[in-house]
Amino acid sequence: MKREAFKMFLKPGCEAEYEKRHNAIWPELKKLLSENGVCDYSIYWDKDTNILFASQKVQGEESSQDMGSNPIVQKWWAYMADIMETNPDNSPVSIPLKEVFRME
Ligand code: RM4
Repeated sequence: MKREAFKMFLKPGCEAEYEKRHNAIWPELKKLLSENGVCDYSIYWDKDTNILFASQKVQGEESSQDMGSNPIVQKWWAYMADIMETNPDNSPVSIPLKEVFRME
């Protein structure tokens, strides 16, 4: 099990909508992530920069950001594209973060 962390970018003024959509995350997406070994997945919002900091544990080889070939993930990314900074394929711009400290 490894830990992954990355940052994404929320469009200004979209924090409430972002949280609302995630509180109602699609069961099929949640199931897909879990079945592919992603767990303990949190996303934090920095109000000063609108940066979203995500951390998750990954059992397999793929983090949530590596699942873009799956139609459910593609549909979710398209759904979220209006409130996030995205790549041309609607995937959220995601920048991996380096772990510099861990306390078990
Ligand atoms: C985020 C982003 C990620 C996805 C989570 C559930 O806004 O779309 O790629 O894994 O939602």
